[in-house]
Amino acid sequence: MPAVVVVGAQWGDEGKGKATDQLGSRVDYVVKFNGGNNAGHTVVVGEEKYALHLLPSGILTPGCTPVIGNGVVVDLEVLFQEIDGLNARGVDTSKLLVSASAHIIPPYNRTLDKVTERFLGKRQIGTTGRGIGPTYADKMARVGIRVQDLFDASILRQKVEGALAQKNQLLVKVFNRRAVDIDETTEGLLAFAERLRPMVADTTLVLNDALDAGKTVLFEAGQAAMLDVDHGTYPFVTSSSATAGGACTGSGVGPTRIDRVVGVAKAYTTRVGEGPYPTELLDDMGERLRQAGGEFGTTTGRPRRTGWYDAVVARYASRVNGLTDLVLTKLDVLTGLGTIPVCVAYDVDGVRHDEMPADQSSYHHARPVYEHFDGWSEDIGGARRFEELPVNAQRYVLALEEMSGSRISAVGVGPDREATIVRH
Ligand code: 2SA
Ligand code: GDP
Ligand code: MG
Repeated sequence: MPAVVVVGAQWGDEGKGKATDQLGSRVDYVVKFNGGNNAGHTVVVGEEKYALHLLPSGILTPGCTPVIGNGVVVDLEVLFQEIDGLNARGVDTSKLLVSASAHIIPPYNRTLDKVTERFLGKRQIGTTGRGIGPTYADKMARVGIRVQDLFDASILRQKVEGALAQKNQLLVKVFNRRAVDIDETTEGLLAFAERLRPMVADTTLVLNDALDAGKTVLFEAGQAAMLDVDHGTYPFVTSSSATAGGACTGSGVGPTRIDRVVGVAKAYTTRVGEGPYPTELLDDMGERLRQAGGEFGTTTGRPRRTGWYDAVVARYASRVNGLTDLVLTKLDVLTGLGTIPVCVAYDVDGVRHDEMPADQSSYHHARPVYEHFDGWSEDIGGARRFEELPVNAQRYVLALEEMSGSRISAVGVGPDREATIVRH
């Protein structure tokens, strides 16, 4: 498996971090290709629990080279905080590489993210407030600041000045805030330059050379298909390409080199932030899933919205990512339920839709059409072979496989690294 992409097949937090970490021992490079410290991956290794935001999960695997690709937006303060935190716990981060072309999240974009959300009021997106949206907006508007700019003080100052020309107008005139100081901002960014320098590399060259040499490279997505800026529930999305195509643009590795695309989906669904969510449970059952699954944001601590498995979303994610496999996680969270509903289609204003409606207005009206499955009560945390699962749990997994458009190659039965049934 020389080049494998791991993506979220729902609204994020499916357990991509654990899935990546698990493959880690067989992987030479782990590449984060989109997003920034809005992501939150929780990985449990023995007694230790790690919450990663900006760093790829491969950082926990000795021998693996973690790479922050050009498609990522980097908050330098967070980068070094996270590195220091891991070093203090004995994790070696010395192999980390950062693309010279990755964009930097300047402090003013964190401010803009938060004030914009407040300004939107009822129309807010529910962002993580980390400056992600404004930084990708700058990238596309060609006023972004890249890692390579840190190594030329006069270029950096020009770029900060260029970016602030419009933003200061906005901050002062629309948001009633103080203007951001150009020199102070430039100095603040330059302060990170020397510590960053040894990590900076032409990562497209490094990764393509690695593939030429027969190494295994794993591309790890932040967020998920339904939060992808093109394919998600726009505008209630993140600002990056979280689907498999993003692995190519966000790393400089061409699509002909990708061998496998693994989607990760929970045995139910969750969503953080605003936006349509047809199978959402607003009742006690939703709370039960939230508590049983520990569904609170890894980055912001926000309670995640919860709901039943949505096979329409899974089929859509299979399609837009070209999934070769699905990893089903958190099956253990459903233990003890009498029956388990699964959304097999939507009813949109009286019309059945077996596939995702092509327009967002319809999606906001979509009501789930459920099929019901019998539950199981046995503890499944210790199962390591598919046959060890109760027969109703097996049936549930096989039914999801049938509906979701991809084979289910592994099933998660607990947060621990080992708590996984590998089928293929
Ligand atoms: P942003 O900050 O601009 O990317 O927010 C835009 C939308 O994307 C959602 N989003 C996420 N959804 C789920 N998990 C994410 N990561 C954290 C986690 C979230 C947390 O792993 O738990 O801790 O709150 C993530 N990152 C972005 C976000 O909720 C908005 O809907
Ligand atoms: P990511 O953003 O996709 O990496 O996912 P998060 O780390 O934000 O959220 C997934 C959560 O589920 C983490 O707390 C994991 O430790 C946990 N987890 C992953 N797989 C399983 C599983 O199979 N069962 C249970 N109970 N928890 C799991
Ligand atoms: Mg997460």
